[in-house]
Amino acid sequence: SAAAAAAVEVGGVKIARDDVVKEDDPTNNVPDTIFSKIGLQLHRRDSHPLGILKNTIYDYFDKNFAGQFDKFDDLCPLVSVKQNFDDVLVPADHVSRSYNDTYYVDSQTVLRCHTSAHQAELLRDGHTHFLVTGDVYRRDSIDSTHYPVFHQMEGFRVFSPDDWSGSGMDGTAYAAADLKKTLEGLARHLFGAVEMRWVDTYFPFTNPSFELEIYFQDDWLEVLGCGVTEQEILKRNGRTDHVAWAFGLGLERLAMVLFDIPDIRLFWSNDKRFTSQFSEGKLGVKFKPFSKFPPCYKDMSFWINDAFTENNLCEVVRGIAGDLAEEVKLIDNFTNKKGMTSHCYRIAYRSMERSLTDEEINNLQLNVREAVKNKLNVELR
Ligand code: FA5
Ligand code: MG
Repeated sequence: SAAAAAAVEVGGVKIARDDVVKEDDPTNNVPDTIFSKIGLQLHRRDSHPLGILKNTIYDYFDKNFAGQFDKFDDLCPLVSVKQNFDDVLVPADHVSRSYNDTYYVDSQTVLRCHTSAHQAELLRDGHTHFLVTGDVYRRDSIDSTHYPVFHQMEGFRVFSPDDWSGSGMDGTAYAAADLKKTLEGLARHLFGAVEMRWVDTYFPFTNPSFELEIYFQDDWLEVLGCGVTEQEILKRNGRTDHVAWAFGLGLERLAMVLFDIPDIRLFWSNDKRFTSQFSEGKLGVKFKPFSKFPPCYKDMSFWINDAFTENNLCEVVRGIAGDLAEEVKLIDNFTNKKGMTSHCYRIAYRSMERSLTDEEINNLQLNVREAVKNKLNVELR
């Protein structure tokens, strides 16, 4: 493909296809479909929903913090394992480090799986208030709110003892209260009145840690993770005796709610009927679907093996069907007397832009079956 031949430049770093996609290298698991997204930087397009959202969040911080937040939106998404994991205290055996969850360029280099990968270096460079927006990459399931490339905005604020000493609170309580106040204010700035709730959670780099959920399409949708930064991170990066808060927003999740965008694949559409509906500075214009093509469902069953994972299956499906794959869902699962386990997956195919022919879908499904059999070494039933 054209993309496969190209090289791209991000934040002054030149990234050649062959440096990122190495099919025969077992320490590399980046497919061409992922390489083709590097450098697109949807968040830097002022008339794209993600760019409009980023700019509106910038406005909130500019207004409330007198321009104290330094902004970064062009940091290279290729980072070291150290930056992505070690620097934010992710334990050596944490699942997020696995080849099943993360795209590795080689054993020491990944496509960042979160914007938290930049916290340590920015702290070391002396920044105390910053926002980092960027594309992030994860091997994941296929449905309307998950995509292997999405965008996050990281926020980080450092406090010195002077900030909390008069408050009657300790530094941690003070930072936690300020964090919640700041993010609730942001949610009101973006949504006006909206139903939201805080949920306690765990991150290796914050304690306490929280998630904010927003009520959307009859369900609670997780839109961000946040918390009070672990002391160890501050200590290692020149801020002993300080406290800090940090958050990581999922920009697509927020934009889906704000613009009524029903499927995460639409953010990548170049179709004028999508792109022309948004303009710079206009947050919350409701998207009018230009098509409601019916999905087509195809089931496939196979005996899994020990190496089988759903993320691997989804990668194979995306490799063949690309964005025509709308959802991959386990619908049946049983183990027979011999101890063999069978999974049945239902794949929903649908284009956001046109209707698919029966022939096209049958061909896709045939190719998916072949690829699943060959690449995952499972026995089709
Ligand atoms: C993180 O990535 C943490 N780095 C966030 C953080 C930063 C916590 C700083 C504390 C301090 P998590 O994996 O939950 O956390 O992702 C953050 C947000 O990204 C989620 O709330 C969700 O809105 C979004 N997100 C996660 N996975 C996907 C996906 N596959 N597609 C679209 N959005 C996603
Ligand atoms: Mg989460």
